[in-house]
Amino acid sequence: SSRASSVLSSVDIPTADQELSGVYDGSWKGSGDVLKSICPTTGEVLARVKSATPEELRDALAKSRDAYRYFRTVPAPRRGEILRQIRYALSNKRDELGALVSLEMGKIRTEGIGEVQEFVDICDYGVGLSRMMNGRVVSSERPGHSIVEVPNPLGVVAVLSAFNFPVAVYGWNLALSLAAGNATLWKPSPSTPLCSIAVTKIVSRVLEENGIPGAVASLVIGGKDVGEAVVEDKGIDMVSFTGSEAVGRAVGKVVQSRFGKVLLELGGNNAAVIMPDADMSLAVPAVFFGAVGTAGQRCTSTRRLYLHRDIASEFLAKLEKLYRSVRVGDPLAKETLLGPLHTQNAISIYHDAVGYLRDAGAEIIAGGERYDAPPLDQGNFVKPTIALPKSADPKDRIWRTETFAPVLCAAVFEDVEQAIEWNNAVPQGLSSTLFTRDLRTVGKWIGPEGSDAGIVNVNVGTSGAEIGAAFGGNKSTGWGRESGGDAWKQYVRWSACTINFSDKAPLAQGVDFSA
Ligand code: UN1
Repeated sequence: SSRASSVLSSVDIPTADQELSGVYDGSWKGSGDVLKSICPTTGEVLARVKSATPEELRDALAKSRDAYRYFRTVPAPRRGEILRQIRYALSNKRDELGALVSLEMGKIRTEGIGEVQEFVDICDYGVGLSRMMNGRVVSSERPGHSIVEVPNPLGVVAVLSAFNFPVAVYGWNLALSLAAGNATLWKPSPSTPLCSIAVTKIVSRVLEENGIPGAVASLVIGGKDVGEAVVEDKGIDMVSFTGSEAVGRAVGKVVQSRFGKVLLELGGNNAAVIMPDADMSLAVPAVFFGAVGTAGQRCTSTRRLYLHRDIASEFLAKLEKLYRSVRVGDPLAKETLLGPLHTQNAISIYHDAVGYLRDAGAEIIAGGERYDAPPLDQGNFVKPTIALPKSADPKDRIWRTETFAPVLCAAVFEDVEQAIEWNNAVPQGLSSTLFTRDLRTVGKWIGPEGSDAGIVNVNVGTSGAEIGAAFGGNKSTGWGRESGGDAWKQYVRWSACTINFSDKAPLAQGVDFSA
């Protein structure tokens, strides 16, 4: 369609009916199985992409290793300078890449652009970091000795990313990894190959212009077999994986058993807690964006809503009104707030969850079905759903499971202790938020008896984190931390170096071993 081809040509993706190369390791190739990129809005095939064969993957791994051996000798501030150029190349194409995200993944325009902005932001962060990846000097107990903790480049970092953030999550990893002096090898979701090709074209051009081997940022598009081979490879020093709990468990085991490093960003099951003194003009829109934004397909999407008894019906009435008037349609259209689900499979996940809720006697306050009139029936459009399950028992499947679709379950609580208990009772621990004006409740929420999630917000929705803080979740979310904060420390290998610059050789702890 002309809608698709104008987006694709703006990011340098050929629109003629040809197969695209899905592998880059200094040059473009790919002669494996052909993957289709399917538009979630129209159902049309956007492009066909040739994935990596086992030999091409082996080659890319070897090239990435060589690239690392070169790149680790480049001074960190020089690596930062390359990152700065990548930052500008990306921001020059920010709106076009954002539109590609909307076209291929299905999120709305401002969110697609926002995702590229997140990549730009983390590049800025990485540029600064390239002059600040400091070790420290430790006082030695021995005279004439000093101890330094030294961060050195780690090696090759594999980034396995998910369909829901087909650009930003790679950016989080690339920026830190590149600043740290590593090579990365990106295995994106097989259903968003065009986003990864467009980004890699931009990144690789900068590398090549600077005389840096392109395999510093390799790309291998492929399915499960390619992912497994990457994860198993002993030449990959760290695997940074974003995806489901089930796959994450397998990835964690494989990498652990070969003593590689692993960074896991798995499922979220994020709750918003609304206290009776909450400012409704903040809380209602925050829950609306958290639950309906990105059609409920962020790891940080709001899936559970805990309402204090005194404000529950008022809150639900306001929220329902927003749900019923949500502007649904083509995510590329300016006014749209709700786009399609990314895949048809997500529609069955949505139907399963709604069916289970209905069977269990839940009240469906809004949604609960597909949009089945044209043109929406061409795409994966479902109505955002609010359900009031009969039971608030956190052991029930519906409260414990991450449903990657816009299904929000609500329950009514009596006091904040009960709400915190429910918040913490699920296996996942990614994001959470509390709406209140009471400082005492805030103190409890962020303290030892409070939320056990990796992201603990106050008067801010569960989703939409900035890059400056470390991003990630606890418990079955995998304990991984990416992006800001201390996350960079995982992308280096640390050495404690004790240096004796005296003429004596005393032993630590005063041990005497003189012959
Ligand atoms: C994810 O859903 O995989 O906080 C990441 C947010 C975004 C990132 C989400 N900055 O919602």
